[in-house]
Amino acid sequence: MIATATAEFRKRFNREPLIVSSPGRINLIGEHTDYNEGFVLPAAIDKRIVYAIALNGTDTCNAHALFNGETQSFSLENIEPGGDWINYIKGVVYHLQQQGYDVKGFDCVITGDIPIGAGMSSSAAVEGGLAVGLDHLLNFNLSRMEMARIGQLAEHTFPGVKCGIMDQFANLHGRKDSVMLLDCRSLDYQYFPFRFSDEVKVVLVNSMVHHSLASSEYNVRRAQCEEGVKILRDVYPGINSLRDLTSEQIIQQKHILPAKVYDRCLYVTQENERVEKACAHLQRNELKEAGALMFASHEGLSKLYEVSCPELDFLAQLAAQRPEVAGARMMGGGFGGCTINLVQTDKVGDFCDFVQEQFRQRYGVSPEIYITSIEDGAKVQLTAEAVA
Ligand code: GAF
Repeated sequence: MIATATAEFRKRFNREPLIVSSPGRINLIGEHTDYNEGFVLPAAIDKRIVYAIALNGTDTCNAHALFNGETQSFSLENIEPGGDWINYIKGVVYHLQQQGYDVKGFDCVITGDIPIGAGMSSSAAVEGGLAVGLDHLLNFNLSRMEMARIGQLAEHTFPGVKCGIMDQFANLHGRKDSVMLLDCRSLDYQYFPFRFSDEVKVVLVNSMVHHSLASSEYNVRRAQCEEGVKILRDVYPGINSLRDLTSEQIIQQKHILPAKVYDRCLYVTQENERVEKACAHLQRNELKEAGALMFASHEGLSKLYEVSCPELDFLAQLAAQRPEVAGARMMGGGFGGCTINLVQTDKVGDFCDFVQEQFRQRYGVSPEIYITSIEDGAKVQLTAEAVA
């Protein structure tokens, strides 16, 4: 990908680019907890977006995407939301400007192998990669967390998804062979070596359902959680978010919550509790126990939070039948995308054959399967001098 992006950049713009590599992410457990100030356990992976980028001495930003062959441009003056993939780029530039950073015009070529709409957060990779590239080219000296915040703001105001911080955080803080426990309230985080890399592979199975409902329904879920907090404040005046409550407290207040709001609040509080337990199990090398919590997480996402779909439920059920799978669940925002499966390394082939066959029989399509590894976060891969 680096060679292709470099060659295309030279052909189009006739000079040497900086190369930035920006990964997708997985999340072991802690779904839809980030915007409730809870806990998540993500990691960056070996699927990524690659930028070839250089300043161009003008007030215009030109971007060429190799995945669809489109070129789009916009002026640095008066950036407005609009467009599909370019919207994420515009959003990052806009929010850098809003925070006082003097962004200059640039040319870039983007390529990558993160499947779009598969729940691996290609959008955070586009945002984070650009932030890293511009930070390097223009010496902004942004911290990684500042870059993550800019990506999140871009997401809120350009495509309009009121996401939490998990995806941008994971993209920018990833560390090879480690998962990260992030407290989405304090933004404190801690790396846990993923000690099971020899024992199990992280296998993502794509339901081949493009999560088109994701942004509208995502915002509805967020609003339902906020509604729950508002109602629950009558009983627990000091609370700021669902993070401040236990699942037991939600159960006790069932009678004051609308049915759907109750389900959402119950799921989020239970999921926060699961993350905490899963970390304890992982630290004690208890993979099976941590895996059981992943299956429980899927159940909650499907029944209480209602962000799954029949294809994802089917994939989770298939995984649950297999002794070589320690844990599995849908991953990311939902309504399509992938399941994440922790599969015994020497049985990965059997698992893939089984899932592909069963899924094809049921839905008439072969699911794509990605056997991933945990890698570093977004970084400058090669400077223009090194490229030359
Ligand atoms: C999407 C969002 F972008 C994240 O912030 C997170 O809420 C996730 O869905 C669900 O856990 O990826």
